[in-house]
Amino acid sequence: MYRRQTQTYWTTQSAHEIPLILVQQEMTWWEALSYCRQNHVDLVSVLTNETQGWVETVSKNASTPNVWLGLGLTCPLSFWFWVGGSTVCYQNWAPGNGTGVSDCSNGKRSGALQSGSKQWISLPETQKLNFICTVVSGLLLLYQTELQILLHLYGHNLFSPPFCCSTRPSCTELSLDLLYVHRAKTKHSRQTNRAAAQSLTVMCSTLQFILLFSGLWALAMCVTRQFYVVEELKSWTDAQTYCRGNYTDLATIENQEDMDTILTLLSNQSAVNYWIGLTRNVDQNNNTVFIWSDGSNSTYSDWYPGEPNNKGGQENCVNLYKYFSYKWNDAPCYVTNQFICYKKIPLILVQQEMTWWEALSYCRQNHVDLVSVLTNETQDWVETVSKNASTPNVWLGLRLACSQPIWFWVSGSPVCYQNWAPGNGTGVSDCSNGERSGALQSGSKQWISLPETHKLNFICTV
Ligand SMILES: [Ca+2]
Repeated sequence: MYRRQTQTYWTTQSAHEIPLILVQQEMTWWEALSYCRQNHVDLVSVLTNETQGWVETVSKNASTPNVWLGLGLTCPLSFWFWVGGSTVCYQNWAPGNGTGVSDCSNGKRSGALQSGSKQWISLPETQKLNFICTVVSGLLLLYQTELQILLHLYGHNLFSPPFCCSTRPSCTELSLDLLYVHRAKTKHSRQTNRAAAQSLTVMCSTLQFILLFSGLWALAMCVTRQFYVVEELKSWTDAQTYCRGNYTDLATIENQEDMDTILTLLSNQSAVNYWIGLTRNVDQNNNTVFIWSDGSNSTYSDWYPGEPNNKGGQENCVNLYKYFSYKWNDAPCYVTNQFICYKKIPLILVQQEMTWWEALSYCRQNHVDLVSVLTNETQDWVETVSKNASTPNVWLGLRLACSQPIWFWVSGSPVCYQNWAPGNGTGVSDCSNGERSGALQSGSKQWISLPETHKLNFICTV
């Protein structure tokens, strides 16, 4: 039966070696997955534009409006994945689909090819659709970077504990709920983990209390800024508007470290003057005061000798002047200068030494989460806040699922943007000596795989 279909499609396509088959039966997603694995190789994983083209070609003869693909959604984490074990990096979602916030309350969802747009859509897994299987094991070779993962996965590991809920015969959930479920082999140990997490919560609350009253909390919570030079000429007010629109505000400089960071930035620049966020004002006693655009009450200053001189009585804004070694100078606000904005980095370095699990719990209790580095910008921020770390490496929210060697972010995102140090993150790290998580390496600022029991500083999102 399927052989006939195979021949049909392989002979009607110009690219006659398409290693996919459209099965013109109507099945639920789980039935389709089982069918493909029993009769062919697997439900198709679309990892490249080329495979997407093949899928569009073979789906032309579908008898249902949409066609199942091997796209699964794990509801606890809102995490889409390919049944082949790959992360969803190449994407072709129809607008509004695949955001990971699909509602799982009305039943589990899977991914299908939409007939018209040929884009991917999220549908309840109980819909009965045609589906596309891969028919050649050699297809694995097309996905060389994914090969290790596929080899490990092959053999229906998705249906085995701990990724499967053993209480339900038709398990539909990849349980990647990290805090408790991943390590819980039994209900009993799950409860134990919960209790451990609760006691950790108490400990952290106490710690927070102590920090609050010792004044250390303020230190731990200090704002970390990322400075940006804007190479456009604007008056001070226009520069302020620009910074507030595109970043956080014009630069506030609260200490010598901020100043040194800016001097490093300016060493690669050629302009003569740069606005910062400081302006002249008068207090209630008619005394001249300088105030920061963002309301900071910092008292740090780095004026050039003889400044501020308010030359001509109209120097109400402050810039960094190249020929004053970028020390501060008051100048007329209407003059157009390049300027320095800052962005408040939504991350915090916690200078305590904790295991990866302790760090995860700490971040979730006291801030938002252990940081997920999804973009180059976040990587820059992570590098910035890690400068003051007291341990050589710093935990990130990067985790390896050992039963299925696949790295993922605790936010539920796949690891598409990557910054691994050589030899790390290949997904074949040895889990036999304990489970592993990802950290930022102090020197290279790249990511490395470490046993989760290492005690490191860590970075939370705030
Ligand atoms: Ca001046």
